[in-house]
Amino acid sequence: MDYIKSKLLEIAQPKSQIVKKLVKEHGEKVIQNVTMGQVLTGMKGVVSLLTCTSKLDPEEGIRFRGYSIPELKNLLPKIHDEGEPLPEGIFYLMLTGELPTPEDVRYISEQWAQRAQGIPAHVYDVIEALPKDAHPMIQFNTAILAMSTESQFRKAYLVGMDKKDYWDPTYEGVMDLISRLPAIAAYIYRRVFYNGDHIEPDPSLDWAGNLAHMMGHDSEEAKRLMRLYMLIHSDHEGGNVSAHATHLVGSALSNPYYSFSAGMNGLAGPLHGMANQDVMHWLNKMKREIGCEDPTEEQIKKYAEETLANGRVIPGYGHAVLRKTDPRFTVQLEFANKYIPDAPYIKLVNKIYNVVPDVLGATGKVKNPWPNVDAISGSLLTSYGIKEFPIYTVLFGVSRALGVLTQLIWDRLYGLQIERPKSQNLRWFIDKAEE
Ligand code: CMX
Repeated sequence: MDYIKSKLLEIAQPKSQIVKKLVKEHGEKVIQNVTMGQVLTGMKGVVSLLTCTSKLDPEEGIRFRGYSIPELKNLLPKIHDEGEPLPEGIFYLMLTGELPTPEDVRYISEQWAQRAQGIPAHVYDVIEALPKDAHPMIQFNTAILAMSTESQFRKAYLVGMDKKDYWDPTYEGVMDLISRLPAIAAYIYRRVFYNGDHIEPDPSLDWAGNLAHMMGHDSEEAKRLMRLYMLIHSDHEGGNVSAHATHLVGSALSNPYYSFSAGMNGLAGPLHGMANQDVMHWLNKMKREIGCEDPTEEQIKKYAEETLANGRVIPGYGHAVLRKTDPRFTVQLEFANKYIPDAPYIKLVNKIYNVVPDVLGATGKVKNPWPNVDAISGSLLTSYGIKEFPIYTVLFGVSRALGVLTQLIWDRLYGLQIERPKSQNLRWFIDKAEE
């Protein structure tokens, strides 16, 4: 067993005992009242999941194992002092709860580079069987499912593995899957947008740097952006659609590939990860309709109001939990203001930020009028030459794997049971209302 697995087991064993004890000794304890409104509006705020990788505060935003994004920018190992932390580090932190040393990060980088070589040939055949104009998320998710032929979990299950050991093949599957996602994402990108002119991985590079390299964006600047991007999109507690879907499907002991694929289906929704692509459509349509590249704040306000009047959402704004500007937006804006302050798309993002919160606030119903992570990520990628919007949600997915799959390992370490909430019909709710 490698040292990370041994360490994980040592950390997890007492915790899984605590979970069992809580269920046994406090299983009847009422922890929360749930309102009809909560149930009928997406269970917001209903505590119903156990997740330790990250925690989302409505005012402050995300903390990964207790650390905010600005703290992690200083604490996680980097390649260069001036650079961004390596996503390998946040994976280690989410997995073990401890800050990694540079050696830990190097170990994971090497593991992933090695495991990435094992993508079976049929995965590329399956991608090639899809039309080139199939959305990259369709191609990405199809490839993820196709890779599940490699699942160690199913094999171990059939052999008759003891359930307390399920975490082990889950860990192996997760490590393989994460290691292979950059090559898959880059393959789809080059297939769709660069005539299938593929680029070999560079095993000396880190996971995110290699993704930028295989996409054909080989500058140090593009790699730095990719590291930041992969860091900040990695996790957002357990209840967001991609995390919850991964967890739910995993609770049936579906293997990591099936489980992650479920999460990616959720990420492909326009209210979740697809919003990063939709933001670009929204602002480019705005420029076209206004007829200029640099609309005034007054023009943006009018266009935003028209969007709402047409019964549409303004992508990149609002959040189900956050009630302030998303720190993942702020960190990207700081990055942009530092390195590319004059980029036209960044100027536009700033102008929209000056205008849209008031427009949304004026509706009186939007609980959070502030920008989320997606309000700027596409503008940043575009400004660095990654201009093909349909790949953006795939990039989000590559990063999100780090969090949701770490959660999946912990689900098995805790020995969590199959998820099965109760549903009721409309009559039941009407009767409750009249009680
Ligand atoms: N534009 C227009 N209307 C919005 C809005 C926005 N950006 N954000 C919320 N609203 C509306 C909701 O659609 C809802 O309207 P109805 O009452 O008519 O159904 C009302 O305001 C109240 O919604 P809420 O409680 O404030 O927000 P929700 O928790 O229901 O939804 C979210 C959260 C993110 C889906 C929503 O803010 C939204 O649709 N934003 C735009 C899409 C987006 O950027 N998604 C990405 C989120 C981050 C991510 O997962 O990547």
